[in-house]
Amino acid sequence: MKVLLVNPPHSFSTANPLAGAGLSLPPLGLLSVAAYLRRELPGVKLKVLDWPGARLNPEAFAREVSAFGPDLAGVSVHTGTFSASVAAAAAIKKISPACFTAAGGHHASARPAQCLKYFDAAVIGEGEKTFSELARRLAAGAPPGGLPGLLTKPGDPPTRPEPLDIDSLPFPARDLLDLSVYRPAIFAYRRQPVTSMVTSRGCPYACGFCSKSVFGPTCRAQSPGRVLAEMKELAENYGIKEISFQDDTFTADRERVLRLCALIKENRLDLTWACMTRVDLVDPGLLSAMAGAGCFSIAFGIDGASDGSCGLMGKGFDTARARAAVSSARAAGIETRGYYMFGYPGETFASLRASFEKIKEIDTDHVFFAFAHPFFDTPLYREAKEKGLLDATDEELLDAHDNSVPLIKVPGASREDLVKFYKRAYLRYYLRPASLARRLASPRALADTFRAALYFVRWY
Ligand code: B12
Ligand code: SF4
Repeated sequence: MKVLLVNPPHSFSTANPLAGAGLSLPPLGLLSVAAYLRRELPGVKLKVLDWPGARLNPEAFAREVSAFGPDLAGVSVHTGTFSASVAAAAAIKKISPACFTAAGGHHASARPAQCLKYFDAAVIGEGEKTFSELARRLAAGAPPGGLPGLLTKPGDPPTRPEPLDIDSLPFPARDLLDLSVYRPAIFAYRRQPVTSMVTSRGCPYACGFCSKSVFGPTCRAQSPGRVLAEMKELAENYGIKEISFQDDTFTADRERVLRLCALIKENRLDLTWACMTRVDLVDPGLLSAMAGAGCFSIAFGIDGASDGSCGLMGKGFDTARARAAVSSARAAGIETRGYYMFGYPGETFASLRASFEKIKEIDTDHVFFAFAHPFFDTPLYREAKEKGLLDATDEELLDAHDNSVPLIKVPGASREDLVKFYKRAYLRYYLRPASLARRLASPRALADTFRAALYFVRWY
């Protein structure tokens, strides 16, 4: 049996110039599905096509599919790149009409019935076990329906698979892709070769905009020993020097991170690393242990640029907490990246402009701005819809993946006002004397800034 796994195209070309430019990471979810399948069904012939990483175009994709001739194809479906996933599935069916197609990932979990218009099945939640069982059944000529987590008919009630023991999962099948083509965003990495890891699934917090259909409302984390083993494998087998942890809240379990830091030091791993977390999940002791174990950068999902906005979004912390976390990280020698969201229901143009002052006070080394994105499975979507604030149809939301495009109306501002505000926000932030001084202080920061400025000028 031949199984093809596809990550469809997406483009950051018009999106955030400073955080997005050059960003491309391996599709670890798809590679985890591949690794599990390879372990469970060793006889299967497996191919992974990561459209962005391999820089495929429709013709090259068609050539790859026709040369491989898949019996089963799984395609990741994210909301903002829905049409690209549908087009990939249609191309596969055109070339191999007998191929069984399955959608997986965030949109497949949030809107499985919609995916069934274009795919033979939708996989809900974690895909490893369900997809392997599907492949097993198809290989045996058995009907695919009835598996937990698999929907084959729109009328059937969606079911979820049991949560997996993520410590016992095989490492993602990185050998199936060329890892050298991937990079985190400018400012988010220092050394190369660099790659990404994810060591936990789910998040217990309840920010109103967060799309959580795959992993649900609890956090399961891999043990420090399992994380260390994967880091070692990356260093030894792939020559990796740096890791970008993509966990939603890497420091959700303080003791786990402290133990991991101790293990990294004990094992003398020559690896630097960056991670993402919340401002209320760090403290000076933890930050100092992280810095001592190679952590050089943390991205904080601050999101609300004012206390009012933090409240509207359900962040559960205020800007004073953000300021404290950033200054503790700086004291520990760790760079900070601040993620902020504009245009949440309840914000006005005046409050947005005022909140920009708070962003400057919080003073992260780098910033990443995005207009609030109403994913269908979120309280944000429901609230914006109920209040008549959506500035895009549901069809338009399916392909919205540009963070610089407002999707929610903001009282007191036209679309043009908002876009102008967004673009100027970057200039106003980075042209501050404090920010310029930090860039000038280090040749690396200066070089990164120069690269980012080139992207920015093209985009602006
Ligand atoms: C790293 C990351 C990226 C990287 C790498 C993307 C990638 N393909 O993995 C980059 C920066 C490139 C990226 C880009 C985008 N991302 Co992103 N990304 C993430 C992040 C932080 C981690 C992803 C990850 O590795 N998770 C761990 C793995 C194990 O989980 P997973 O990928 O979900 O895969 C599991 C299941 O979903 C499922 N599965 C996934 N694919 C498939 C396919 C098949 C066939 C099957 C059976 C199962 C299956 O099985 C996997 C294993 O259990 C998540 C947040 C999160 N916590 O997941 C956001 C997230 C997935 N991204 C998101 C978005 C919106 C995007 C973009 C559209 C952004 C943009 N503006 O362009 C693009 C789309 C890119 C694309 N088509 O891949 C949203 C998706 C929301 C939604 N409803 O669609 C998320 C959830 C963030 C959020 N909460 O808003 N992203
Ligand atoms: S935004 Fe971050 S902290 Fe909030 S619920 Fe989502 S993953 Fe958790």
